[in-house]
Amino acid sequence: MNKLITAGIAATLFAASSSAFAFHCPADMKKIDEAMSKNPKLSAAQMADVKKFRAEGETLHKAGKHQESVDTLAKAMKILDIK
Ligand SMILES: [Cu+2]
Repeated sequence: MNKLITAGIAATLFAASSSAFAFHCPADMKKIDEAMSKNPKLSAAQMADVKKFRAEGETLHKAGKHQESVDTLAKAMKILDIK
């Protein structure tokens, strides 16, 4: 009985954390889009990298790979100096 409850709690926590990531990606994409709309002072190469990571992050998010998406979007945010 206790094992069942523990498994239930673990499954709930896992669902909660993965849905937190599901929300995290669009929030990061929004931050990136906002920063890009303000004409950031980046080199052409940095711009290309940001656009690449932004697109990759969206693809990963849609594929359900939220952790990878967050990691990829973080690279774009680092270039844009978003905290
Ligand atoms: Cu996601």
